[in-house]
Amino acid sequence: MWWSIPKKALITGITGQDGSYLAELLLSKGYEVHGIIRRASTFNTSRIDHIYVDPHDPAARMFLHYGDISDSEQINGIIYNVKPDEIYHLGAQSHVRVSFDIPEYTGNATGLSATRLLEAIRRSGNGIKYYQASSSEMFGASPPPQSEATPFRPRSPYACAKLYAYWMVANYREGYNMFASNGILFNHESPRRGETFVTRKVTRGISKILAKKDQYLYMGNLDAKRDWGFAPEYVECMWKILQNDLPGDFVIGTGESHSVREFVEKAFSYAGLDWSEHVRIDPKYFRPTEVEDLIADASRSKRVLGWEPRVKFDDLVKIMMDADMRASGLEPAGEGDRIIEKKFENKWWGCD
Ligand code: NDP
Ligand code: GDR
Repeated sequence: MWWSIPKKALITGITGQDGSYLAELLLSKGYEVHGIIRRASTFNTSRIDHIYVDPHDPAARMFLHYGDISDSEQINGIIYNVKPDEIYHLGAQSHVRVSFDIPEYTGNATGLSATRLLEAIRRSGNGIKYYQASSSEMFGASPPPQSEATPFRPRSPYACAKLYAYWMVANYREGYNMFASNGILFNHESPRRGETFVTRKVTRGISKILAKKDQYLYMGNLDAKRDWGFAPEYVECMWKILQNDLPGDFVIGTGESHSVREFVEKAFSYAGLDWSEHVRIDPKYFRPTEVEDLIADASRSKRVLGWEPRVKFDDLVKIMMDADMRASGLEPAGEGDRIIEKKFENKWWGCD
């Protein structure tokens, strides 16, 4: 009789948007999943509660470990004890606007943490594959479209920290022959997106206006343009990147760019509201330096990984609006729900 030993993955940032979807994806593929969570005075596991099984239960396949990505000692200990086959490093201070307020901490958590993990992998000598959550923010002021060959011109402490991590990955790959890859992901959103990122702020804000809990939504720069995709599809790419024959750097995005204003207009109109009556500008949301326009040229990833985005801008707005209306106790219009049903026959994530 033979059986296969399940692969083990370690995810930093498992409680975040991407970490939670990735954990579900890997569980659906039969992996044993380990995640690093930080201790907080309030619960921070709401995105993964629906997949949590008590570790005393023999059926448990997801295990959580307390740790902080700024603490090498603990990172080393977890990697030594878990002995994962793959590490997905998604943990970060991931908010660009906030990185201007806490630049040093962002450098530590978002940049140096990659070195901690890469060093721990190198010292373990176990051939662990490593995925780095790199970002389109690294392109910054470089005009679109942006591909793997586009020069980096970062415009925030966050982007500088991510760029440091990006180059450490490239150096460990070349210097120590490690399987270490950068996924250069453009913005990706979902009903699980953090509430202070622009898309979720808008869809959640509209739901509150509809529920008569708020009247206005205070926004920053409406002219910035982003290439917005759907997070579940992007975590599939993370997994594909580590299953590729060779490590490397991969741009992932939809190839469409829309302004924040367009997102606002579409979302308000889906809810039957006139955005100009409810949106106010508050300069506190402006950034000292802004990234004006991002459009992914993901042709290499499409070719090498066989990836094609299924959800683009219009669908994304509807999916997020339906979810936030439901969360506010309102009846959603339902177009977003139908898009998910139609485009994801074998939907592997739940609870949104
Ligand atoms: P989130 O902000 O939703 O999640 C960040 C995760 O990192 C959370 O689990 C958070 O824990 C954890 N974390 C933050 N600081 C620490 C710390 N000091 N120690 C341990 N854990 C920590 O981000 P996303 O899921 O959206 O993004 C995942 C990764 O991908 C990030 O690195 C982000 O920078 C990057 N990225 C994201 C893109 C996007 O559009 N979403 C695009 C390109 C890159 P807690 O829940 O306790 O706060
Ligand atoms: P971004 O995402 O900075 O691209 O980083 P965010 O949603 O925060 O901003 C997108 C654009 O919207 C403009 N904007 C506002 N942004 C926020 N947060 N709040 C506002 O009120 C507002 N008004 C206008 C911003 O100026 C910006 O131009 C995200 C993060 O997930 C990063 O971790 C990731 O690396 C990149 O995407 C790719």
